[in-house]
Amino acid sequence: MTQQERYMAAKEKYAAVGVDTDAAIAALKEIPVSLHCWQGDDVTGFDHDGPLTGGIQTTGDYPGKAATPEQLMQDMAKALELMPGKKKLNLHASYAIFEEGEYVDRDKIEPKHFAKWVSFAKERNMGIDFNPTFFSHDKVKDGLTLSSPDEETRKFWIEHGKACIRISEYFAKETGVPCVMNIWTGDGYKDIPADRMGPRMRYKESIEQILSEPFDKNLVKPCVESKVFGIGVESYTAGSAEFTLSFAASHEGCLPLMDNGHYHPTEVVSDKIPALLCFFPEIALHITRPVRWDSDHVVLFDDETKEMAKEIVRNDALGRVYMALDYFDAGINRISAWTVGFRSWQKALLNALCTPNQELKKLQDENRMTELMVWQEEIKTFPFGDVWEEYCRQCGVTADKSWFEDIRRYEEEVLLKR
Ligand code: RNT
Ligand code: ZN
Repeated sequence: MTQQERYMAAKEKYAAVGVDTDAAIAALKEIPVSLHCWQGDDVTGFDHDGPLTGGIQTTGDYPGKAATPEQLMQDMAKALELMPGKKKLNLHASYAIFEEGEYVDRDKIEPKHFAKWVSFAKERNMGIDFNPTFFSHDKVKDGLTLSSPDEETRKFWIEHGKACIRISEYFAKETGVPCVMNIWTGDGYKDIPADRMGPRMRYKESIEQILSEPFDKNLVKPCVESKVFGIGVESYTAGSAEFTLSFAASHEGCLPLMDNGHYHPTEVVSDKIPALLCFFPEIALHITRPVRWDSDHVVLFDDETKEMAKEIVRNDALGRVYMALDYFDAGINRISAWTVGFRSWQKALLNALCTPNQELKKLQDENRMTELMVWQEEIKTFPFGDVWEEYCRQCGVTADKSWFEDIRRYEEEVLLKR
């Protein structure tokens, strides 16, 4: 059978259960997913020489890591060629690009320091998302930034946040696509604190000051990301789940951002998505793969990833959920890490779009739970691979793993020569 014949057979099989695969493919092409620049250089950035801090860590020393803006862009461009679907670029403030000999501290960065990234994004028709960088910097005092008891420290980081709002608005104006600006800090304590509320009150006031910077709410979408713990901050984080959720709920225009590596291991973000959608007009996600902890492994087409995508699709929330990938593996080829993760999330979305959601909901509402189980199991062996292949064909990328040949060659010709 040819690829087209296989697709036609699959299409018929799905149609019999009420799924229009052509419509699913068409819908997926319009959904932007944000690709994080930081997988390309192990979250190093260009504005400092020190180590990665803030309770996060990359492990591994695979050769060929990007060390300059040009290399990072070249690598990302390579990865983008191998992924189907609509992409957005996700940047951190630490990826500012300075002129030869220039250095500007984070409280003073300006749109012009990101002009090269804007050209990169515009050439590829991508919007841009942004993140102030509250880590890997000597003004992180005793592990704290926005929640620090030291006023000078807080002031510096508030100014950084405000500068990032201005840069986010610039991104939105330049690309014509709203910019999601995510606030995450690793602020917290390794051991049992004596004051849990004080840091949170300071954190709250600091974020409020950042958001007092004037901006167009249609162009900039500020978010607050929670986290249960980090390396070296095991006992307490100021930006806990309850803190960020309550902050977003009580500050109009601020979105909650859930990273699925940031919860206790038996909690699942797939269940949290529909809970938040009951209350928030828009929410944001960091999609990752936690292995026993917030290990930021490459996203795979696994059960929980599928379930998260299903919750977005079946609740008709594709237009309400900003999706971004967030992981960093330094132990494997970084371009392949980008590609596998992005393709996996695309698969999860397509799989969700090819699920007979209405039929399944009906079985649940009629309390036909036995049939629901039978149906959900049946769907698992439907010819999804043939629909994926057709989607990739229409997007002009290879569906099977032969794209890796491209990366292997690139590794030999470019990465290993660095
Ligand atoms: C850290 C958070 C945060 C970072 C990025 C680099 O645990 O997930 O989102 O991964 O900002
Ligand atoms: Zn994250």
